[in-house]
Amino acid sequence: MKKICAVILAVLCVLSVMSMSLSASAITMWRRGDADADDEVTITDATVIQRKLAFMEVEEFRSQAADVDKSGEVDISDATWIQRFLAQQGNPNKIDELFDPYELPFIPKN
Ligand SMILES: [Ca+2]
Ligand SMILES: [Ca+2]
Repeated sequence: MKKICAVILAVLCVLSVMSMSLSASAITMWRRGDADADDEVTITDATVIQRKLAFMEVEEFRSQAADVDKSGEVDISDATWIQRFLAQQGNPNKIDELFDPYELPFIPKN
């Protein structure tokens, strides 16, 4: 009986770990433009980018989400793109869409 309980306990532990890793992968999706990591794109995200560029303190900053034009760096144009998105002036950078921050960039074959 003790062996059966030990096996059941081991299986439950494995399932628990698998469940936690699935949950962890589900929460790795970020919202493009959500620089302050509150899961929505608002004018605060543009402000957070501006504060970061001015070397001011910010509570949380996701540089990959803030780099909305995917230029490889966060600059004032990223804040401007967010402002344009919020003013419904176009969204060529797919702001507000979910993306995987750990996804490797696409490298075309020659
Ligand atoms: Ca936000
Ligand atoms: Ca950028």
